[in-house]
Order: sequence, then C-alpha cells, then structure tokens
Amino acid sequence: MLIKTIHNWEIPESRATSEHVFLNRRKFIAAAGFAGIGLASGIRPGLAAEDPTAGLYPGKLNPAYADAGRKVTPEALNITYNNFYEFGTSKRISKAAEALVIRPWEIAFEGEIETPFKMQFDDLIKKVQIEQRVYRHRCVEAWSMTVPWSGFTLKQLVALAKPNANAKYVKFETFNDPEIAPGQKPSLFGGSYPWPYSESVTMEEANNDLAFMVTGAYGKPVAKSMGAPIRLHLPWKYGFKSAKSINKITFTSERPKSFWEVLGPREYGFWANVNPEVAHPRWSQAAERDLETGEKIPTIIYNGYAEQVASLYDGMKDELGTALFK
Ligand SMILES: Nc1nc2c(c(=O)[nH]1)N[C@H]1C(S)=C(S)[C@@H](COP(=O)(O)O)O[C@H]1N2
Ligand SMILES: [Mo]
Repeated sequence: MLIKTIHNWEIPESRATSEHVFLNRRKFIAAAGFAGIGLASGIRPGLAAEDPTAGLYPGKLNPAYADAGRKVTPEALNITYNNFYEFGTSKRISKAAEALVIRPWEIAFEGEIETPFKMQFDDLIKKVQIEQRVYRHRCVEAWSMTVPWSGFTLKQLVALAKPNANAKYVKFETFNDPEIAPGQKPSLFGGSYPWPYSESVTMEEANNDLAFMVTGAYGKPVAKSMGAPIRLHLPWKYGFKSAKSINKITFTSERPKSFWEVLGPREYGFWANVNPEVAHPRWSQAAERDLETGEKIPTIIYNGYAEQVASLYDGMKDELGTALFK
C-alpha cells in the first residue's frame, strides 16, 4: 500500500503530487511508529535507507507550479535516462552513478561574498524552505521531460552566501573525482575535458524566483543519477545549464567560462535560453521529443516561462543578437 502511494508519479494520468496523499502518508508513518526505519530503501535500490532528509519531501506543492501543462515523466524512466558525463557519455549511467558518495557532502562558498565558508549539505537544507514544483525540462539535444522537483529557490542560497557589491555572476561546480567517476579519468577524452563540470548565471538570473536548487524529486531525495544531493534547475534554459551534484559555489565579478562553453562555444553558449527560432548549428530547436511518449512537441520561447523571465533580457537582444539565446 505504501509502495503504491510512493509510486504515485508512475501512474500515467497523474499530473502533480496530490499534497494530501503525501501528508497522509507521513501521518501514517508517524502514527505507526515507522519513522526511521527507512521506508525508501525498499522503494528504490541504492537510496540509502538512512537518508536523514527523506522526511522533508515532497514539501508543500507550490500552486503556481503544480501543473507544468504536460504529463509528468515516469520516475523509472527519468532516473535511468540521464546526461551525467562524469559517469560516461551514454544515457545509461544510473548504475555507475551509485558510486557517488553523498554523505558527508560539503559545499564551499567562495569569491565575492562577505566571508568565504563551507557548509555541510545536511546543515544547508535546514536553513532553507523546501517546496515542490513541477517544471518542464528542455535538453539542448531536443528532448524534454517534466519533473516534480523538490528543493528551494536559488535566491535563498544567494542570500545565505551574502554576496558583496562586486558579485555579478554565480558559478556552480560539480565534484572532480576520477576514482568514482570514470568519465573524469584523464585517459578517457584525451584529458581534454575541462573538469569539473561548471555552469554560471548572472546575479539577476540567480535571484529570479524560477531558479531552483533541487534536492529532491518524485517525493524523495533526488537520485544520484539526477544529481544528488543538490543540483540546479533553470527551466527556461537548456538542460546543460542545470549543473548536478554541486559542491562549490563561487560569486564572481567576471563572467566565468562553463564546461560546455570551453568545449563548444558556438554550440553551448553562456545564455542558453530555450528558443525555437535559433537553431543549434547541427540541428533545429523548433520542436522537442517527449522522453516518455516520443511525441513531437513545438518548442516554446523560454520553454514557456517567458512571463517569469523575459524581463531579465529586456533590451539585451539588440545588443547581443541571437547570441543571447545560444
Ligand atoms: N555535473 C553535470 N551536470 C549536468 C550534466 C552533466 O553531464 N554533468 N548534464 C546536463 C544536461 S545536458 C542535462 S539535459 C541535465 C540532465 O538531467 P537529468 O539526467 O536529471 O535528466 O543535466 C545537466 N547537468
Ligand atoms: Mo542536456
């Protein structure tokens, strides 16, 4: 019975978590005295039963993002079809990603902030407001998915870091450990990949309400294959901007060069805002393929989030032309 509830997201007709289902489940767990046994362990192999944050999820469903207008992608598909180059270039890296050690997980805050510091993920999560949001995700490779993420707004993290007046950009970095991530072995890509994976946004983008730090998905801590214990999700930008498994956040005055920008500046530029009118040099961006159904869907400017983010780019189009969207 519990398992059925937790697998709510795999029910095809479900569009968003019904909050009361989860609340009732929590009440049931508490009443039955089951808390602490680690219900999750039987649900998804590899998720540590003792994950101390499991009880935080899914969090209160934000009504503004309760329905992404598309069917939620089944969890089973989503945690086994991934882009996570640290573990290999195929989409099937979920088993390899289990090698990632997520406890303890320390995050370094550096650069243009009052005082640089380090914080344990389990401490950080106590300082923020966890909520649930269903967001569309558009990969630059022209496929898309819809995910019930849980996490907190990036602006809360910015406030916590206390940036100074010089801070113009926020840079996110992933771990660099070839011992556990075979994709990071220098031999693999001839040492040409600029690890660690990094991405950055402007301070204005970081403070936009849509920018989300993901720590959970499908009502539980986010899977390792999807970027545990903490990743970004910027639903109006191509997926590569949403860095996974972040352990360093640096505030800078100059625009940093990201992982993909170093590898292919013409194909994976800094702004990377979803735009059906600006083709990738090697393929059209006019449409996208739904990961589950294979259905071809027309792509929408800013992935359909223009209302929330278009003003960030007011007046920039003339200056930068199509580069704004590349
Ligand atoms: N560290 C890291 N983050 C990453 C990537 C990666 O290879 N490494 N791939 C990006 C790309 S291209 C996409 S589409 C999304 C995929 O997220 P998902 O596997 O949860 O669907 O993660 C992004 N974040
Ligand atoms: Mo992507």
